[in-house]
Amino acid sequence: MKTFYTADHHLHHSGMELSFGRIVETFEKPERAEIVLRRVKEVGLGPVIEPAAYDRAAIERVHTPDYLDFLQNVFAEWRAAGRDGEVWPYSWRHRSMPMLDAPPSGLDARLSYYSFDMAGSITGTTWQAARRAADTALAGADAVLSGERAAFALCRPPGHHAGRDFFGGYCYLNNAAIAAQRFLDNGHARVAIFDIDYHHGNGTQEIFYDRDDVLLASLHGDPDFEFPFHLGYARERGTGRGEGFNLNYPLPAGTGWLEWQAAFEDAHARIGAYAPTALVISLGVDTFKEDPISQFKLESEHFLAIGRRIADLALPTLFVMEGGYAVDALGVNAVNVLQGFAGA
Ligand code: Q9C
Ligand code: ZN
Repeated sequence: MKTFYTADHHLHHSGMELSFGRIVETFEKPERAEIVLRRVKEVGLGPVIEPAAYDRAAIERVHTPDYLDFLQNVFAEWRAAGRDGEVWPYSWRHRSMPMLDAPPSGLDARLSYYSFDMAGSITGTTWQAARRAADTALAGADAVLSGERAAFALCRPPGHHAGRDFFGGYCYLNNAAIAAQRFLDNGHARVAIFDIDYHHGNGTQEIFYDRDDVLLASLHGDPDFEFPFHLGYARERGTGRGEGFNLNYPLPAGTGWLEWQAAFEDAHARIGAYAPTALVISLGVDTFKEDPISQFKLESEHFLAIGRRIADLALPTLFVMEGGYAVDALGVNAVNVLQGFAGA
């Protein structure tokens, strides 16, 4: 299996985050991608390829031009305002406040408008890194479009919390959604996204919620207790022609392999029944028992089994890296999914 990877991911590094009342080193750090890359090489998964640079048009199929302009320019605005450090939003709209339908003009107000949390900051080079992560997903999709059975887009920063016009949850551009749209724009009529990251892919859900050309199935910590909260309940099934094409599997804290597998098998069957012609896996391995920010209990061997079962769908498949923060096991866990798939 080909891996798409660029060292340009180093251009994004939010130094810190607020975790349960403490300022700590961010969990979403550059070392993550290096560890996965090292494991890809160690097991001889296949060639590692630097993605080409794609036009912004491929990203505008998913994200709004005003949001992309904002992401690209906000750091310069921050500096022009005489501020040092990184760009951080800090306040958001509460349900008691009116919903704006156009961006406000002030810098902090706009930062609030285009985000939903402060998991990660925008540095002077975040835009470039996020663009290169999207390039990585696009190059992976193109490899599959040219006939590869599967490809691995080792994206960083991750993407599934980013919506059409917002960032959050360490995510800026929705790499998996951009790849899914790439398949649709190149001859595929139905694409499934299987999001197995520990967190609900709220961005991906928002992007495809009213559409029937993408089936999204997501397994995740119940939003009643887990980030990103508020979205990811089973009752969210899509709207309009998208009704029935959004499948959420919220699971309780402490979920182990058997319970997770039961939900996975249900989603697997529904994806099969949809009869897509291409599959995108939002590959988070933060379901691992040792993950420092998560509360599921999967073990390393289970990721091999997941890969094998994904292969049973017998679809052209793009794996897109999302979360996973237990750095000691991150390489093994992510690559186990790929090896399970490739060996099946
Ligand atoms: N105290 C992904 O896995 N909140 N994003 C962490 C830790 C943010 C996860 C709080 C979690 C974002 C792609
Ligand atoms: Zn996650």
